[in-house]
Amino acid sequence: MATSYLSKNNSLWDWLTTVDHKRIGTLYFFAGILFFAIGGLEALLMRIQLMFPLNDFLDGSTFNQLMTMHGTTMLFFAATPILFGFMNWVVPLQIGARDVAFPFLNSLGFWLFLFGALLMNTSFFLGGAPEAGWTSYVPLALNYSGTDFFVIGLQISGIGTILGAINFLTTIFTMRAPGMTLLRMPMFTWTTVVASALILFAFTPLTGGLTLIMFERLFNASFFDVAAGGNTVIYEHIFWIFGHPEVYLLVLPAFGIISDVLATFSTKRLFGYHSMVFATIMIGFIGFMIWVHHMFTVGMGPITNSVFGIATMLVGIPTGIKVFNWLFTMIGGKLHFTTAGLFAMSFIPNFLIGGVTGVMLAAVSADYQFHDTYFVVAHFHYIIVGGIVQAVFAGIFYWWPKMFGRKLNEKLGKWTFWLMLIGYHMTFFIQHFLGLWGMPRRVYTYLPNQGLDMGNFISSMGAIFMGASVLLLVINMIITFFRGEVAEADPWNGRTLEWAIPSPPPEYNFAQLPLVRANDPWWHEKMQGNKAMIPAEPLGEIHMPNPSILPLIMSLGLFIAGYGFIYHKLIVVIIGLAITFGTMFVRSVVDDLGHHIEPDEKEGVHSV
Ligand code: HEM
Ligand SMILES: [Cu+2]
Repeated sequence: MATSYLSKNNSLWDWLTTVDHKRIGTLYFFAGILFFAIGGLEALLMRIQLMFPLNDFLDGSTFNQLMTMHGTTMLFFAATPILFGFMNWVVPLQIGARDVAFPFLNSLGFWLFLFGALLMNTSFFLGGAPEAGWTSYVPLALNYSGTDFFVIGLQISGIGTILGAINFLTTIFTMRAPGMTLLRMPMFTWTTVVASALILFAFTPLTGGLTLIMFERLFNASFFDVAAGGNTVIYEHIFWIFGHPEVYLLVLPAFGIISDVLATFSTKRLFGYHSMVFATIMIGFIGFMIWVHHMFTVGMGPITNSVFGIATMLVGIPTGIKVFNWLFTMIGGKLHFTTAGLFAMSFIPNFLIGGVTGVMLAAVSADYQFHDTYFVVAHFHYIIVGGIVQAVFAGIFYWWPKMFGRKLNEKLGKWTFWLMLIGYHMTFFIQHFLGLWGMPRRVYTYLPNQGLDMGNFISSMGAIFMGASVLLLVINMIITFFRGEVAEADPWNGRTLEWAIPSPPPEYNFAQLPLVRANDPWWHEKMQGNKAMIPAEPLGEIHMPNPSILPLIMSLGLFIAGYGFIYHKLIVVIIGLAITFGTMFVRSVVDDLGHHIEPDEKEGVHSV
């Protein structure tokens, strides 16, 4: 038997030095879940404060810190890494590759993300967290020491995210198995391509914007000082040129998960595959041309606003294509109502609600009323919680057996599903109305008897349901590790290549690279009566990368230098940067050629 990637080398050191895409995927995944829990806790505290009018559970500043850290954590440190975890895990398997193109870089990306996130979260204990919102608008943000942690934490983790994107793009364009043409790639892989491209083009302006704030805070620059000829609206543009693509780079992989999961549980190939690929690319493209819809009320005039309002509505077209294709995938299929399937199905109406309110917000004159009210909060939470979190949960239940060789408990899973479904509709649906009734967003309290009491109470109760749902999921994961039902290689009667190899896969994934002969290649072989993929190469030596501790040390150096910048201690900056550049030097001059795994002819597999 081939041994799984998990069966050996499980010391802490092995995990700190790993360059295996599956292990790095697992690290991303659990780090993301941890931050998801932290961000969720922050949300619960806010909802307790807002449960009653004039509540004094939290003071205004604490509320603002929790609000800022909630948004930032959920987007950058929870949703992104969990999706990166899936991308790391699934993309190489789906394209029939043994690893990603740059395993060392992959590890570096993870540690940079983690140290950046840790740095920002230490701000709670070091004089207060950032409190100017996840957008960190200037000049407001310049008043808080927490902003230093915000900009430096995001810079460090942002480098990691960019490295990850470069790695995925290179992997997908250069490492596909023979026969895996671009238009045979599964949708999750396609959405990874487009999301990675969005990261490359969107994180660059973010880096620029954060650098401006950094210079203001650390070196007293005057980019935003109107008296000195500065301009604050410039920052809003820079932020949203990043910020709008940011929300799409999260939702596209969610679309990918939904497409793969729906096809599997409809026992049917994805309807309109080619139009799905096209729509994904179109959404990515249009996503860069609509940032001004976040700034309609800034006062840019009717022509600018109209152009961007119409451009925003255009996104509805490719998005509509996707929704219809999902529905047509299900129609006439043999549906399986597994937990993953249920999450995928409920994604469609939820996302639709978020899309419809999005188009409402894009109507400029109406947006003057909606802007900065709870209506906007309801809009993006329908997309993010009703959409992205649903997709992530679908992905967890779908791929867990592949990742760990055991199935999550379906009964507990259904409970998670229903609690979540009730929870987010209760929390967020009423927020549309709270917004229309005049409740501004980002306030820490409100007056009694203004028609807002009941709505806020309902919303807070809903949040408790969601908390219970997530708690059940975590319990499910823990139970599964000890007593979960053992999963076979292909527990869901899958269609794509990850289901053609053992669960969990061996270290090198494919003993022989598979020959891909059709879309849904594994389904195709099953329909031909084959029990395995046809190999595209003879059994031979497999070249594997060596583990390395250097990525962790490089990231640690930046983490240390970060504190040096924040506390204006030049010596700490120098030590930190010396560590980083020193390890980069070591990496450059010491040869690391990897190792080989020899084939075991008798078994027909590689013994490791
Ligand atoms: C049909 C697609 C969509 C349309 C037409 C749309 C439209 C809009 C508009 C016009 C606003 C600005 C509202 C205002 O501040 O007055 C907005 C805000 C927002 N949208 Fe969407 N949206 C769409 C999809 C999405 C998706 C897919 C996501 C997330 C994955 C998302 C997340 C957000 C967020 C986070 C904000 C608030 C940002 C902030 O001010 O903090 N939207 N949307
Ligand atoms: Cu937007």
